[in-house]
Amino acid sequence: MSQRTLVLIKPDAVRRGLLGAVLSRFEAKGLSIVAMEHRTIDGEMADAHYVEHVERDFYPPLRAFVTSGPLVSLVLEGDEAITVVRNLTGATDGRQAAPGTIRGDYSLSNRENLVHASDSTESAEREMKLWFPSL
Ligand code: 3AN
Repeated sequence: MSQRTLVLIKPDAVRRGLLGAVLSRFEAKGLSIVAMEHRTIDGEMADAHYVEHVERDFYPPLRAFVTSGPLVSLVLEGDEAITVVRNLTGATDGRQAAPGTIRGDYSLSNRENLVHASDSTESAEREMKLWFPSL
């Protein structure tokens, strides 16, 4: 079943020059890029995106991080895209993520973990509306 999912290539990836490396994983897998934007978000947008986490202890530094520089937001499409992209992304903590995943290969952190990917059809719908309201 073809699905769409929302992905963020976070400021650490852009800063480290890993944008191309991360994008190429998704392209090589066969996913289509439906929308893509390079932008720096403010705290309000961060709060809207991470609405489930705003009360958590780890949120203030996460908010500072995700607003710290440009990121790339994109919508990817393909068969079972939500699960496929989560599997390519790997576990939240880059130190635990399996080798071969994006986080497993490039991240040593549970905050600066390079990518965000929608975790369900409901969050994909919500996040796509937030990031690409005209889509
Ligand atoms: P995922 O991005 O793997 O779905 P979530 O939704 O549990 O992970 O967490 C959202 C984001 O919050 C993560 N991508 C990570 O940047 C940050 N995060 C999650 N847990 C922690 C933590 N214990 N300490 C610092 N940052 C965290």
